[in-house]
Amino acid sequence: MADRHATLSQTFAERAKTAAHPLTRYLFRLMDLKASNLCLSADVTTARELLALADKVGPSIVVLKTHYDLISGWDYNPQTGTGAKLAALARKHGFLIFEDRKFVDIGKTVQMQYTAGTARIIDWAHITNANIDAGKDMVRAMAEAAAKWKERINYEVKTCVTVGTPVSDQFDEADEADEQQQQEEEEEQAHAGGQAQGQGQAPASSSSAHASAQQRDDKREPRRLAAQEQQSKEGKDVDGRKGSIVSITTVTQSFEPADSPRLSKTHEQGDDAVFPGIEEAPADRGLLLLAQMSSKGCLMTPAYTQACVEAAREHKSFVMGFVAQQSLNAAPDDNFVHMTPGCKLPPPGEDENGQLEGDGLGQQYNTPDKLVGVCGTDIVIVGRGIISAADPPSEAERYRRKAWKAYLARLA
Ligand code: BMP
Repeated sequence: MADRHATLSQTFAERAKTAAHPLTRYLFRLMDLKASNLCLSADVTTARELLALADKVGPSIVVLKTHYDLISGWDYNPQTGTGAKLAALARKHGFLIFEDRKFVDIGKTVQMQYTAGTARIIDWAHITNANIDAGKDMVRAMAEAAAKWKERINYEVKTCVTVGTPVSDQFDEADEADEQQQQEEEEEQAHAGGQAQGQGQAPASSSSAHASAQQRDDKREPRRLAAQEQQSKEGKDVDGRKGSIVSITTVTQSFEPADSPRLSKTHEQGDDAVFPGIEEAPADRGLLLLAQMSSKGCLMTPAYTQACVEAAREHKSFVMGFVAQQSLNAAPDDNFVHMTPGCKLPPPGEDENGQLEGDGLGQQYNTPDKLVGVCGTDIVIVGRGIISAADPPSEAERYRRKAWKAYLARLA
């Protein structure tokens, strides 16, 4: 850091009063309320793990960062899918969702990628980010798309989704019943196949095998119907395939005429759990510019980083700040938020000033102390440091405490 910018000595509560973007103002207030400047990078591989992790670690964080495209089983349903469930958890625990999509393309393409397609990122992610190698117009294109989206949602369907994580024995019972049924069917098939083979027939193609399969199917019909009823209670589809039970969801919707200036709420009781002490996040969407990266040999030059700063100043109502390795606030009225990945703590009890190992694939790490205290970032982004720990919620708390302490020390 060359000069010490005023924002480095201001509290997040103070910065909340002057930040240009409504979501940044909200985020600073949330940070102050939760005493947290921690973002969890939820780089797990299934939707079930993602939702369970968000629910458990939610109390310690102010931002949950996703890479939706590395999640298997992502449910794209805009009302009841994974994005909607994450949004409900974000309301309940008080955090913002940041999809680390790193958009980079011509303006028209990024508009479509951001607002449409399978993932409809804009619907569930408060924040996303962009690499502006393609030029600054891309930022304008995304800002315009976000403004149109906001206009539209004021008059669209209001959907409320509640999420509850099922107790573990619900999984066990369902799994056991499923396994038992599968085993019975396999035994039956093996038996039938064995008989057919014993008679010198090709089990799958002969007509008598077909007939006996038909008889078996007829015999199974009543059992299938009973099973279907049971399965629908257990959340399985009509073919008996069981999806992963990630949560129990209740959805209510209210429709309002498109020309109505008002949007009524029909939340069911307990349906709209909002983190106490602060209102729901504003409906605005925000962008972070990927100005610097944590990886070894990163090709982003100082000129590129400076272009990011200029683009941010030109689009203050959409750009919240940066993903960077240091504070980039330089002009007197800059008050951008900075989020920094490549953050790790040594195991408890080990020297925090020692050299931190990278991941062997180019990732480089620094401690919260260095990133917040010395480099001037606001929020540290931690992935494997928390996810790979034996107890992620308590490790997240350890990171939260360290990063917050570094912020308080920076103010002094
Ligand atoms: P981890 O803490 O496990 O190294 O994860 C870091 C996360 O931050 C990853 O999701 C990665 O994609 C992201 N990231 C990064 O590591 N460095 C950057 O410069 C920008 C990133 O988005």
